[in-house]
Amino acid sequence: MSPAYRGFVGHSILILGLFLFLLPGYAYEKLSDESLKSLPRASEDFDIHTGSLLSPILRTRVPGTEGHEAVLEHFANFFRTTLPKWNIELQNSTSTTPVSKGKEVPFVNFIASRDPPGAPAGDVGRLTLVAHYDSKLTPTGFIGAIDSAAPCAILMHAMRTIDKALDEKWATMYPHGVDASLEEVHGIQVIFLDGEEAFDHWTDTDSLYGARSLASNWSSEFYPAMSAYRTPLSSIELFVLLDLLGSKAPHIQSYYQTTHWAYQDLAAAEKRLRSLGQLKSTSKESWFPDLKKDSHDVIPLGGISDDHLPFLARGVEILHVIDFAPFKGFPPVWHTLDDDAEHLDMATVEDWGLVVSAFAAEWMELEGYFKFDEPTQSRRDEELEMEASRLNKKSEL
Ligand code: 1BN
Ligand code: ZN
Repeated sequence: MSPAYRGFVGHSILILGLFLFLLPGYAYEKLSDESLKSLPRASEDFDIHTGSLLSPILRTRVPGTEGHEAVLEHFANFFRTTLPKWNIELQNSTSTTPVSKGKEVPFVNFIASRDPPGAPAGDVGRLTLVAHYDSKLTPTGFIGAIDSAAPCAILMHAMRTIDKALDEKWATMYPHGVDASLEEVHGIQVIFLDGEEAFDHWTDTDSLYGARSLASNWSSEFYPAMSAYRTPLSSIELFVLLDLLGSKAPHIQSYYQTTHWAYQDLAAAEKRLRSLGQLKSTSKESWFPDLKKDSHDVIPLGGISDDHLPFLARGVEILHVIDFAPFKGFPPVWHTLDDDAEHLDMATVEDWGLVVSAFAAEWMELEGYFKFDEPTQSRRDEELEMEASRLNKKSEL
């Protein structure tokens, strides 16, 4: 090989390497097996009767009612007491509905965010994790355990899991505060959206009340000139919407080519946690059937109507994590009175807590910043039980 040709090849490899490094999905470090194994399970906090995270959401919470207000208060209390470094914001709007007889119904979106210390809000790109917290007006008494009480609790648990690691990381990285002019700055936010459900039947105007208001607001609110981002909407790095999670053996498809890499990261987290024996649920098939697909084979069918639509329409990158299988549809309890606490598959709900924690931790590049206590005896017993049940299953095959 002539020196000139060798130089050309070397140069090309360097450029290709740089290109791959800059591609989304190549940007962050995986959690080690040790970190994955030490992620806490929500366990009793997801108890459907007494659990501090989930049980207060397992009630009717139709916009404008007492149950709705109580659930909003539960979110505020959780962040105020357990995650006091998070900034809480409420975004209010009102709208008439087909059943409100001309009266305005209040909708309140709950937003909790955490940015590195001292970072100007307009300079922070945020991983944005979303679920809706309102429940459907009909059938009367509808609880919406998978729709979406469990997804809300899963997000609360995941944020509690990574909170201390964020402290550690930011104290190490930014001992004198952030200089946003020198580097990209990443934060995280959770949005509990209101008014997702239709009051009568699903139309463009009778659905997504909270999401439509927030997306519109955030696209017309401007950060100061010279900020890294123009609007709160453009500061969303990825909008991850959880919906209809908590049934056994979920089937999560990949809907968008441009975020297929993020889908694969979430799927990889589930696969690794399962092979490390950390998941309690048993399911013959992968939760993520499109894991091995190439992004070009993700067919842009337009996806499923949900809270992401007003954001998608404004160019936000979306990962829609919803349990839906072709030919089978949504879980059988969907929009029925059976979507209640008793029909949740608790092993699956807890496992989602781990999978979402791992995904968020990897996104925020928290490897090396987890300092968990030694596993408790009950955690060790639980792991032994899971190992025994896995061995049993293997010998049955
Ligand atoms: C999801 C959970 N959705 C409502 N609750 C959105 C939806 C409504 C999806 C109608 C398909 C049809
Ligand atoms: Zn619903």
